[in-house]
Amino acid sequence: MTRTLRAAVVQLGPIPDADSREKVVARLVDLFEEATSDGRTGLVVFPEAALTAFFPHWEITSTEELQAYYEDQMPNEAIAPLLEASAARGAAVKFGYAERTPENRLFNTASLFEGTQEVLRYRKVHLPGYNEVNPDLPFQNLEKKYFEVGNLGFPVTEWRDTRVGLLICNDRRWPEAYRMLALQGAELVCLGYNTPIHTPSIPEADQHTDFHNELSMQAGAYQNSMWVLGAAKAGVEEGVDQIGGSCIIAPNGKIVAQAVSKDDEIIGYDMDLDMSARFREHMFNFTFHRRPELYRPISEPMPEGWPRPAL
Ligand code: ING
Repeated sequence: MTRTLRAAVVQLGPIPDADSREKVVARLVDLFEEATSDGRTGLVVFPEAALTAFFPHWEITSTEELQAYYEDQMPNEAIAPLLEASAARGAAVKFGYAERTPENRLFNTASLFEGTQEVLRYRKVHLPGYNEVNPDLPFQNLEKKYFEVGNLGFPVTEWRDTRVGLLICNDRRWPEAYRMLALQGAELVCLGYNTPIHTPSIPEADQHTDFHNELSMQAGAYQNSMWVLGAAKAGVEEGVDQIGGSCIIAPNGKIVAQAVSKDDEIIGYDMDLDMSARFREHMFNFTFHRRPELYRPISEPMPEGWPRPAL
C-alpha cells in the first residue's frame, strides 16, 4: 500500500509590522481553510516568522518593544483559532515564530501542530547575519543579536506513518542540517524562510538569490532522499524586498510545485512518501555507501585560519 500525503505550502506576502497577532492569525486561518478545503490535505506549511514582520531586519533599541515580538507560550490564546482550524480539518500545521522560554531565552522557532497537540518543535541553529547593527547597510540581519542558537538539536518524529523534521531559513543552506534529519530517517522536511533579494554582504549574489534558494533546497532533498516543503514570506515587508519561490521538492530533487507570485499563495501536491525509501534502497543507501570514519572534521571545531588553514 503506497503511502501518500497531500501537503500544502502557504506562501505569505508581507506582514505589516503594525498588524496585531489576532489580525495575522485570522489571515493564516483563512489561508489554512482554503488550503484544506479539498478535504484531502493533511499538512499545511507556513513560513518562518509567520506571526510578525521579520523584525531582525531592523534595530530595536527598546527592550519592551523587542520583547513584544516573542511568544511567551506556545500554544497561546492568539494562535488558538489556527489550532482549532487544524483540529476541525484534521490537517497538521507548521508555522514559525519568535519564542521566549520561561527561562527568558530567545529563539527563532518552528512548531508542527495537529490541533492543539504539538507534534514537533525546532529552534533555528544556523543564525545568519550579525549581532551588531551595521549602519552602512540598507537593512539589518540581527538574528545573532535577537536569538540564541537553537538548543533542541535537529529533532525528527514519527508522524502519520512517516518521519518529519523541521528547518528554518538559513538552515536550508547548510547540508549538515538536512543530513542530521536524514540520519534519523526523516522523509519529509518542513521549512520556512524570509530571504531578502539583496544580500548586503555579497551583492554579486543578488542576481542568483532565487537560484541559490532553489539549489539549496533541491540539493538537500536529493542528497538526502527527502521531500522538502519550503514556504516563503515574500514581497516588500517593512521596506525589505524578499523572494518568494515557495516550493515542494521531491526526493529526486525535482520541484513539483512552486509559487509564482510574491504574495499570499497556496501550492499543493500529493506526495508519494515511498519515493524516499526507493532512493535510500540503493543510490543513497547511507549504510552501504557513506564513510563516516573519514568525515570526522565535518563535526569538529573549525580549523584555525579557515578559509586557508594550515595543511
Ligand atoms: N534569511 C536569509 C536566508 O538564509 C541570507 C539570510 C540571505 C543569508 C541570503 C545568505 C544569503 O535565506 C534568514 N532569515 O535566514
